[in-house]
Amino acid sequence: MITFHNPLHLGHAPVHEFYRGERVPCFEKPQRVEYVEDALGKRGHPMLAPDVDSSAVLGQVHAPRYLAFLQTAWSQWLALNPAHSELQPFPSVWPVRTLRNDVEPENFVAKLGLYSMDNGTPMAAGTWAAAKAGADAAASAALRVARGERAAFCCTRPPGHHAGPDFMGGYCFLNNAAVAAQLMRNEGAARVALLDVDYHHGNGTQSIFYDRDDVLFVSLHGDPRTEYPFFLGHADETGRGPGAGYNLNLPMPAGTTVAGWMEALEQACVRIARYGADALVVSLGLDAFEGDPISRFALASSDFTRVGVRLGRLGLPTVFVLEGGYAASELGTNAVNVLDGFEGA
Ligand code: OKP
Ligand code: ZN
Repeated sequence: MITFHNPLHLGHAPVHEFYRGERVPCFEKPQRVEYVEDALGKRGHPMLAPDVDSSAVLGQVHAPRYLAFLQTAWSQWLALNPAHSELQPFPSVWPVRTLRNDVEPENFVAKLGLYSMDNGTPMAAGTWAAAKAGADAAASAALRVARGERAAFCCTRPPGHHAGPDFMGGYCFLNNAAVAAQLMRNEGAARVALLDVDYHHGNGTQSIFYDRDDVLFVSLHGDPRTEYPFFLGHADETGRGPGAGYNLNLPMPAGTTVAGWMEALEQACVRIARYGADALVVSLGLDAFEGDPISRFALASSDFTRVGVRLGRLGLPTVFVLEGGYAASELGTNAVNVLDGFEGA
């Protein structure tokens, strides 16, 4: 399968995040994609550099003021104090219920709160460049598929599915899967299905397409009553306005094993087939893996091959976009098992 890598991901290497009041090493680390790149190479999948500028498509899925903020965030952080180059910015105040979000504050940390859903999305000097190159990689994979390739894989970090129209969160800045889906719409696909198999609900992707019937969003994930992102991803979220009926959430309790998970995948595939999609985007998080350090499903490495086989049987032009998965040393095997299962279907 054709794959695209992100040549700038190393510039996004924050050191720590917060966990239970302590600073801990970031789970979303550069080694993740290095393991995937290794596995792709060993199994003979060609790896290309991005060749599409995603700027125009980014403007279709994210708000202009959010993109403008993200692009200049690090220089705003340094403008406060040059010594900040060694420190990581975190938000400390958010415009929740009753507070206004229409007036962008001048204070940098306040802006960071306006454009964040959590304090779990650390930034570094090269974050914008890395996120933008990742969106370019997703756009590159999608363009190949729109032009007739059966499938392509975007091997990138940081992930994207928690990033909404105008906010970052959950290690995500730009919604790579949304870029892929929107680009295929622009290229003439009338209906695109977007299936998210990451352990965490893809709240950003859901929100971007919630009012639309031209992109069907389907997600398998840990029940938000107990799992991140907590505030979206329930089964009763089915879409709004023209998008009513075009959002399907399949939350499952923590501890769900492969049998239950594959049943949900079957439901998802039946819905996608009934939709009559012209193309499929898969938000490929591998954190449903039994060895994942921050997730609680129990898929084994060999189960990911079955996942790929089932997706391949949908018979759709498909773009895979890497999302989460934090058991870094097994991430390559798990990701490439999906791709090889797909190709062997
Ligand atoms: C991103 B993706 C654990 C903190 C958890 C949120 C998880 C983000 C998951 N110490 N932070 O969907 O894999
Ligand atoms: Zn995840």
